[in-house]
Amino acid sequence: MSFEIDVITLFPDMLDAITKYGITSRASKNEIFRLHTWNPRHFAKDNYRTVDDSPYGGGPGMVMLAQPLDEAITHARTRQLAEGINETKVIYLSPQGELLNHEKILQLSKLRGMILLCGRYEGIDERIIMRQVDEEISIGNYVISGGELAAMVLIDSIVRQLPGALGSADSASEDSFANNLLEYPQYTRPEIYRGDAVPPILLSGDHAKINRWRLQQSLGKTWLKRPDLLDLKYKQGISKEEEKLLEEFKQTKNFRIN
Ligand code: 4HQ
Repeated sequence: MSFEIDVITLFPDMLDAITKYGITSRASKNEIFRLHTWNPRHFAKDNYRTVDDSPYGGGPGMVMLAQPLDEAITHARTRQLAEGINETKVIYLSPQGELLNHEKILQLSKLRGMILLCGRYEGIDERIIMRQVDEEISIGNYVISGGELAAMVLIDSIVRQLPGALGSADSASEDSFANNLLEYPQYTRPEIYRGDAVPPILLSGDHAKINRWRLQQSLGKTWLKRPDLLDLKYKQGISKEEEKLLEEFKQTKNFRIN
């Protein structure tokens, strides 16, 4: 059973990027998920296919009309139901939403599908949020021009968590944020680049040592760059071994590579 995603958007072509490139493209071709778009313009009733109007009370810009959105969402719900999904979630991407994080992604990836609502202009008629929206999600405390890019961020990060989406080489459970640590530094050929050598331990072939070094680098980098994450890591539980590696990192002021 594939994860069913319906997106309500005035710019459906933007979403093509998801199915055209990289991991999400492969996952789409393997039917790990299916993406459908609905354009509110097709549900507009007048000859001009109007989807927006000026705000009551005055002010700048335009607001997306309730009726075309309402009908587009209803169509998406009907499609999800036809796919046997009776517990779908309608999510509106908006700066007023709950901030997206790894935990939220994990939670959403356990659903069987979702309907994403992308707003343009100054946003959508509040009555649609009241009547149709289950959750509001924000991808960050900044403003973008429309919900499409936010929806694509959400889709990409959810798809990575779906069984079979990642090749056996990569693993979502080993990603940073899954364990509240940043990734260790990566190196590839050449061994020396403009006088900078790859840390010799990585060439040693001693995998126990390499794993310890990598864990130490993860802990150290997190301590240096994201102390907020390290606090979460401590709450989640840090082992004696990890404690020792971090202390050693701090001592040796091993801020670069060893
Ligand atoms: N917008 N996280 C305004 C966002 C946004 C965000 C989407 C701009 C909705 C109406 N969406 N439109 N930040 O800035 O999700």
